[in-house]
Amino acid sequence: MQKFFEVEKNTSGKARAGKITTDHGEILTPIFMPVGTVASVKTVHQHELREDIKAQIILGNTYHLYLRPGMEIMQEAGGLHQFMNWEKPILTDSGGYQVFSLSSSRKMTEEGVKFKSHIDGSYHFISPEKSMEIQRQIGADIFMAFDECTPYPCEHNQAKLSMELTHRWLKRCIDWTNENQEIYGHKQHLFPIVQGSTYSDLRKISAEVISEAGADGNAIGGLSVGEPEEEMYRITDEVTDILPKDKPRYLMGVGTPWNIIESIGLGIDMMDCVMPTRNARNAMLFTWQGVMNMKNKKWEKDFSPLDEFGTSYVDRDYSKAYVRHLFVAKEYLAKQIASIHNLAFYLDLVKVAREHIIAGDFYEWKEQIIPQLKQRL
Ligand code: PRF
Repeated sequence: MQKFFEVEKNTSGKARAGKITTDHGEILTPIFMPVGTVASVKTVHQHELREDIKAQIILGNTYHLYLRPGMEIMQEAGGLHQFMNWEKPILTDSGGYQVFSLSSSRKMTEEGVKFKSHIDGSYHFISPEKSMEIQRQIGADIFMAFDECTPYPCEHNQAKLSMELTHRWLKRCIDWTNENQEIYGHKQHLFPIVQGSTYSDLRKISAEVISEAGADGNAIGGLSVGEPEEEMYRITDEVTDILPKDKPRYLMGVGTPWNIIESIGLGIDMMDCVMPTRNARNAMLFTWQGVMNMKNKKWEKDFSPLDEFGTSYVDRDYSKAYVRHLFVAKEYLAKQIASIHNLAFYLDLVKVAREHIIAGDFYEWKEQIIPQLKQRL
């Protein structure tokens, strides 16, 4: 049988080029995963994701899909792949993180989280078992353990209690998963999540506990929540030193183009973030030359292609002046063009990173490319 993950190349340092094999196809790593929270990558068609952006895997969210459309419709549709007509791999987040960032009121106990829906104010309860059940009903190829993400900053004692709760919840997630079958006939892989805030001692314990679970892949949570970038890199570095080398490592909710490149350099294989889509809707474009604000008057009469080094058709079809006009006029098309551009750029970024890992000059390339990526155009 095909192995779930294979490291193809690890020529220098911690950066690796690999391959994940799921029942919905292969994923070449390092990979960026566009976020499709409510069964839609905002403003982008599945056709565009596949053909123009070249996404290999997308994300869905337990919290949102459970509230709407709900699991009755999800199951009747035959799962999320069928429902949204996306036949490539899908990963779902477990819900806890979204409850904390979206719900207006929530109460956490050992048992789970009671929360008020941000949609209609109704009350719901998600436990580790319930999260596993929902993710089975969604049918994601990769699904996440139910964890608690600490805010930043967080007292050491609070971070410790929270991490211990995440570890107890992980055991319940694994038990439920072992006792309950998949329902759509394809394999679903559970990834546990390392927590422990910015504390090295806690992160070490958590990385060891998570490694011992022996899952097909492992994730790092609790970062990119407001801590300085150096802290995020330091913790990522410490945790990837402990997590098994032969399993994919997923850094949750990261980040800017330079965060992505630095994280790959620290041994991360998978990343997701709303930044390319959310910032696109606010007129911020990421390119190999730097960051552009498309509302800037500077582009008013610039009829050159949107991005001469961009890989997607929008980069050639439309000029900077035209896209600026669309943003100023508040046209929907502005958001669509910008979202396709940014996602295609993020996918190109990880593809080029992969090529440099394979060529053996990733770290030299990284030093040269990061200052460019950070420039303000
Ligand atoms: N846990 C889960 N999802 C997440 C995070 C986490 O810690 C983060 C942290 N940046 C993003 N998404 N379950």
